[in-house]
Amino acid sequence: MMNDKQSTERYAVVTGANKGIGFETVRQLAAAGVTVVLTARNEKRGTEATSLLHGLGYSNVQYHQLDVQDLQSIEALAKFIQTQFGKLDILVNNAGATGVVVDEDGLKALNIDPESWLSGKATNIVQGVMKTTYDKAKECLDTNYYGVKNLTRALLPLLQRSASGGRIVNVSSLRGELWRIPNEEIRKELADVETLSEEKIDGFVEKFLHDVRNDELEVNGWSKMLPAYSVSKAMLNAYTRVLAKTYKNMCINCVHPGYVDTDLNWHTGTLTLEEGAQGSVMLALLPEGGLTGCYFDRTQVAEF
Ligand SMILES: NC(=O)c1ccc[n+]([C@@H]2O[C@H](COP(=O)([O-])OP(=O)(O)OC[C@H]3O[C@@H](n4cnc5c(N)ncnc54)[C@H](OP(=O)(O)O)[C@@H]3O)[C@@H](O)[C@H]2O)c1
Ligand SMILES: *[C@@H]1O[C@H](CO)[C@@H](O)[C@H](O)[C@H]1NC(C)=O
Ligand SMILES: *[C@H]1O[C@H](CO)[C@@H](O)[C@H](O)[C@H]1NC(C)=O
Repeated sequence: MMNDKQSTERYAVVTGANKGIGFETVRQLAAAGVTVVLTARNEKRGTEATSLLHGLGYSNVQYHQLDVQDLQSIEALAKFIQTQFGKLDILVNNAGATGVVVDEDGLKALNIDPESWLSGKATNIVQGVMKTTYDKAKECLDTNYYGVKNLTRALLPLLQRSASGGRIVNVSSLRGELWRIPNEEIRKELADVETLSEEKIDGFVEKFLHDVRNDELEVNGWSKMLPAYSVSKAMLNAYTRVLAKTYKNMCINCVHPGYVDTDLNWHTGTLTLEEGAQGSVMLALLPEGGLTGCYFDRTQVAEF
């Protein structure tokens, strides 16, 4: 049974929210009056982050464990939301992994400036301190692509009960923009939203992992800069479009948060967390009839 509180109250889930952009996204959504489930894969890190927000006066934040690579953990979260709230209004797929083993001291010593990171000038320079192993690539795709898919699938029935039509925000990256993929055929297929399907996208992911295993990334035209991460985000964007085609009453979008100072990029980013969360929060709070199936660079619509 829905009571009055349940029908007017808005509920959100943010993944990978114990730190970084996810943590700040929770804070901004809570400040907007949304009841937010702060999720983290690690219980200690998650409860500490939640306590921090409680201390700042955000009593409408609750912790729940979630590892997006773990189907049982996903099921437990879905059950929790089902029994506690009976619906979900907002899902922010924020958790992310880089797909590389990094020599952090070596990277620091290179002292690469932000402009070189973004323009691609740094690509060759970083090869010596960043390695794409099969295990890291698999973990990256399992987190940034399959994890998002599996979690979204589990929460969709609850999102469909949202009175305003649920909102899904996939936190993507400019690394997933199509022009950055050297292989023209892959680029074309991913750009053709009419013929794009879940099976097709999964096929590209499996082909990529096969090429990692066989050390054939460059010859097959995959990105040289952060290959697994770039592929995971390109596939996430493509899947976002497929989903938005299917669930027309919802607002399903993806966003590049900007180049933000977090652990994920070894603190090479320049924007603050507050700036980095703005895109996710704006898309989470889109009014009814808002844009769907789009890619945003921070708060502006951009090209896939
Ligand atoms: N920072 C940037 O400039 C930038 C640019 C473009 C896109 N992004 C995207 O923004 C999102 C947030 O990244 P961030 O920069 O805020 O990085 P961050 O501070 O490193 O946060 C990443 C979060 O993801 C969590 N996570 C990793 N694997 C997980 C899993 N299997 N299940 C659940 N949570 C998991 C991490 O948990 P642990 O603490 O347990 O490791 C952490 O909470 C990512 O999707 C990233 O790709 C960031
Ligand atoms: C996603 O779900 C499928 C089953 O639907 C499972 O085979 C796969 O291992 C899951 N992936 C991850 C990363 O949990
Ligand atoms: C992000 O977008 C859709 C919905 O936006 C969601 O199903 C999908 O699972 C999310 N992730 C991926 C992999 O696209």
